[in-house]
Parts: sequence; C-alpha cells; structure tokens
Amino acid sequence: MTSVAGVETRTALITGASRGIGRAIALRFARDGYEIVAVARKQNELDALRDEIGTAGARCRAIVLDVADGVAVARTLQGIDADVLVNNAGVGVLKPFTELAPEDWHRMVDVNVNALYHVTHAVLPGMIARRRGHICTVGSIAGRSAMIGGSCYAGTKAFVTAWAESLMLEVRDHGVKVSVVMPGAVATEFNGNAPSAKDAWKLTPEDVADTVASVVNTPPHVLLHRVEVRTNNAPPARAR
Ligand code: NJP
Repeated sequence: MTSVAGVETRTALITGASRGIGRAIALRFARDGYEIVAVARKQNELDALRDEIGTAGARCRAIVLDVADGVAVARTLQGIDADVLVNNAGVGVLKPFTELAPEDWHRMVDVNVNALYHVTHAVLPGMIARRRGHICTVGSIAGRSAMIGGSCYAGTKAFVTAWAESLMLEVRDHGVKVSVVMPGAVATEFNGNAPSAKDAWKLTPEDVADTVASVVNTPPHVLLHRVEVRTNNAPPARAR
C-alpha cells in the first residue's frame, strides 16, 4: 500500500503482465483502483501496458525481470509492499515426453515452479509483518487432469496446487490469503500459438482476470482458496 497526499492506494504485483492473462489481470486491477507493478521480460510490451494504464488515469510501474533469476528477483522486488501478488508468469511446452528437450523441461520448472519461490519469498515477509495480503497463483486444470503432451507442464501445475494449499495453511493465521485460479483453455499466445478465430470457444484472458478479481475481492473472513474456471462453450469432442 502506498500513500499519496494522504490517500492510500493498494498495490498489486503481477508477474507475466506483458501479454495474455497477466496483462488482462493488470488492466482489471488498475480499473479496480490498484497501483500496478507489472513484471515480465519484454520492455516494449510492458511499456505499452504502463501507457495504457496511465492513460486511463491509474498508475503502473513496469519492471523488466526474469522471474526465474532468483538473485535478480530478490534485488529488484526488495522494498515493494504488495497487497496482492499474482504469480501468473508461466510457460508451457506441450509435447510428448520423448520430444521434450532438456531446456524445455528446465524452463518450465524454472518459471512455473522455482519462480514461485523467488517472487513469493520477496513479498511474503512484508505481508506477514503487515498482517495483510493475498497471493493468488495462476495454476491450471492441467494440474489435476493428466494430458498427453503435459508430462512436465501438468506436473508443474500439480506442484502449484500442492504448494499453494500448504502455504495457505501456514500463513492464514498471519492475515495472508493464498489462492489458486485454475483455468481451462484460454485464447492467448501460450504454447507458442497466436490466438485466432479457431480459439473462439476458449476463455478470454479477461474471463480469467475477472475470476482472479473475484477471488481477491472477498470479505476479510472469506477465502476462496481454489477456483477452476472453464469455458462453457467447449467443442463436443473436447473434455474442457
Ligand atoms: O501465456 P502467454 P498465458 N520471467 O504466453 C511471462 C496459465 N494458463 O497468458 O517475459 C518473467 O500469453 C511472459 O512475458 P515475457 C499459464 O500456465 C494458461 O496464457 O515478456 N515473465 C508473458 O507475460 C501461465 O501460468 C492457459 O515473455 C515471464 C506471460 O509470462 C498463465 O496462465 C491455460 C517469464 C505468458 O503469457 C499465463 O499464461 C491454463 C520469465 N522467465 C493456465 N516467462 C492457456 N492460455 O490456455 C514467461 O490452464 N513470462
């Protein structure tokens, strides 16, 4: 929370905010009155987001950061008092296990798993000290439903679910909420795809952003810990 001229503004730190779901979450929280700290690697996309939020009359700080780099995360996020952290940055390389290159495997583990340690470690002590905060991580229904091509990706998202529930049990008595939003298929550039007309049946990034906002906007005594959000328009042949 920051105070400008006596007016207190809540701060939302969002990883993977340069595009897709994270960008939609940043825009939604900016509309809801939060000051945004937007984290990703692509400067130009973050700058465009910052400008769009600024034009709408809210504040956004753009931080170029690789969340898989623990040293850089600790140094860069030091001193940011986040009221809300959305761990959204994630990568998916969906391929049969035998075709997964070691770098695909390591990148998914580094971004989807290890970065949760780096980023959450940077902000959680402050939340505990202030006895206020909400950590919402974007998981996936792949984390509880096995999928062909998802041996590593689904595994990382299963980790998200177990990690978040354990963390929730540890910190709820300190006034900090922990939640997971688990989407089905969303029309983004995830897995290297450019969204097109054939993705019209999928959730939009804004659908997921609205879900994250609902999870965060609960009364202090209510915790939505785990929420699945799925399309209700799935083509008949699909399970999702
Ligand atoms: O993906 P995409 P989504 N350091 O590729 C950032 C989950 N999910 O929005 O660094 C920092 O459009 C990247 O920014 P940049 C999924 O697992 C999705 O769909 O500039 N940031 C970009 O902003 C993930 O957790 C679907 O390249 C890094 C963002 O991450 C979340 O939703 C279904 C980074 C990725 O944007 C957002 O994915 C589902 C790094 N090292 C769950 N690496 C779906 N789309 O169908 C990447 O169940 N980023």
